Amino acid sequence: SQIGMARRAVELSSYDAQQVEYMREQCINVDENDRIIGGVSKREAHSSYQLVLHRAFSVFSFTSDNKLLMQKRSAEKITFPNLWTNTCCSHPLHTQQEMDGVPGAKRAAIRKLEHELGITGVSLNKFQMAGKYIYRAEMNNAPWGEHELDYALILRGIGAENCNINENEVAEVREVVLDELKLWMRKEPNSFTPWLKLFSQTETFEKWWTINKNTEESIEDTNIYKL
Ligand code: DMA
Ligand code: MN
Repeated sequence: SQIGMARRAVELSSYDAQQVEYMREQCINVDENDRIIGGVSKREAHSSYQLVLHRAFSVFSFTSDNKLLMQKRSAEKITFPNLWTNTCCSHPLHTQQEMDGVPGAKRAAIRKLEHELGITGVSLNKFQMAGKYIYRAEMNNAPWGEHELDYALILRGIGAENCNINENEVAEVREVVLDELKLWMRKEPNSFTPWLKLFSQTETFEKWWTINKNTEESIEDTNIYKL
């Protein structure tokens, strides 16, 4: 972290001990062009006093019959608990392996797919990089938020049958077709994470459900967008 920079962090004493431990992870602080500035703790980066822009990833896994594998975040999660969201989200860490651009984010995704959902056997070339998305969101009822440069990673052919969930992370999984998700989001808008809502409003979101299933032939998008 930078010399002379004093960051404030939210008190952690009332939260789940395992999730408190993860607040020590070093995220990657970047600028708006995705250039690395340095490391920042997960705790400081997400404290609403100063939300620090950091690299993240969001996996969207579609089954062979075009359903999105979704997860409900556990009650133990410190940020955005009990909300439904896309397959798996987290942060590449400030380590040599995971700081390495798109491959680094894919390595982090492999690590967290296994940790949160028990999904194994995914290799780097199974993911399609579908853009980098900058967004900011704050919780309404707690002093935490997100300010991320989020790598969207699409996976195909992995669904609920491949999951063995870690209950400290995930309460439930579910597969939905696009129309089902749209209806559900309209009926219960407060049941979803802010980033999933923002992604669902983009033009590209609907295309992700139907694009070329042969991911080896699809082009990787590394452009930066504002959500
Ligand atoms: C953070 O996800 C990343 C995004 C895109 C919101 P998270 O809060 O689930 O991270 P972690 O699983 O590491 O707590
Ligand atoms: Mn984050």
